[in-house]
Amino acid sequence: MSELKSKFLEVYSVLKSELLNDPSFEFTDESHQWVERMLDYNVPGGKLNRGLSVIESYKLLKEGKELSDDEVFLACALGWCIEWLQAYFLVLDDIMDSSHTRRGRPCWFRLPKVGMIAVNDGLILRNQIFRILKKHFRGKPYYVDLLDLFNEVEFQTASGQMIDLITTLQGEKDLSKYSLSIHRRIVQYKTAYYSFYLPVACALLMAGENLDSYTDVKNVLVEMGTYFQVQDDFLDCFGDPEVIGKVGTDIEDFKCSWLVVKALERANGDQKKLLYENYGKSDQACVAKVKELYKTLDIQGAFEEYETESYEKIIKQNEAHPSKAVQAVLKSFLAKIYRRQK
Ligand code: DMA
Ligand code: MG
Ligand code: MG
Ligand code: MG
Repeated sequence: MSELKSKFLEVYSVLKSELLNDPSFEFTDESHQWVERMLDYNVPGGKLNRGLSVIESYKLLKEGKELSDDEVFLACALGWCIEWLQAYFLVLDDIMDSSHTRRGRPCWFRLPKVGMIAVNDGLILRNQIFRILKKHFRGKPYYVDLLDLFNEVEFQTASGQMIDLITTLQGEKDLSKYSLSIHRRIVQYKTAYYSFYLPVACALLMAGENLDSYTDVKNVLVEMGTYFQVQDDFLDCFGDPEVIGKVGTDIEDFKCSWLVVKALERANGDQKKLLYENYGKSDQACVAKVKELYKTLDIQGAFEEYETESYEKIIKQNEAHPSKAVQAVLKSFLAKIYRRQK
């Protein structure tokens, strides 16, 4: 494990123990155990890309200057706030998407003792972000900006989730309304802001920058986040569940996935009919027919084309940026996700 990652995980233990000793709540043994188990199950088990990016970005912005222990701790704490936000969204996302697995284990709400208590656990996770921020950042000049940032990004993500969900409304299943522009809107809001813009914005605030002067950086990050979610859509169908840690449900859920939008673009009349008849059904025979059609239409090839185009576009946008430090931040982000398998 890298030094950075082990430091990062150490900070998790500190934050967890602070939350479990929060003086605003009188924990009983039972509730203490519940929260600890809930956190360990949902917060630290992912790739931690988002969280680690805060500290990596901050380092790059400081251009090689040695960071104090305090700075490292604070950057890690902000990274964890993003991982907490992600945990909160995923716990609820898995309920809404009727998913079964996440990070190689049953989704939290699928555990027999948990069920719909997971909804409230999601709220607890959400609240804990602001408790962490309050404890460690209240005295900082950028505290208000930080609160505002987390609130804005949460709003964008929840709005993205809303449009993701209402396009699939039962009884109105209509593939003809699916298009690349609708897809783009959904993924920009549900994924790009919190996964890509938020970590860099946190690092910028810590470095004393004003976010209003970084709209171009935001645009590149949103582009990367869009590319990242197209990959997620691709892996939902073609990824190895052993590697991605989850079994896809996009076809069953009638999701406005990049794959179905591309398939609609490429399909002839008969193939469209097949899609209309089989997309959005939980019957595995229907799912298999859709996957078969994706193969016939070479959606995999379309995806590879998109991947190359998108990569080049992002590189170009990136090179246009005046600051070398900012370029380095964006580059390291892109390197992490380009052609990812998980
Ligand atoms: C996830 O979209 C978005 C958020 C905000 C959690 P998704 O349902 O495609 O994610 P996953 O494939 O991980 O369930
Ligand atoms: Mg999901
Ligand atoms: Mg979802
Ligand atoms: Mg997905």
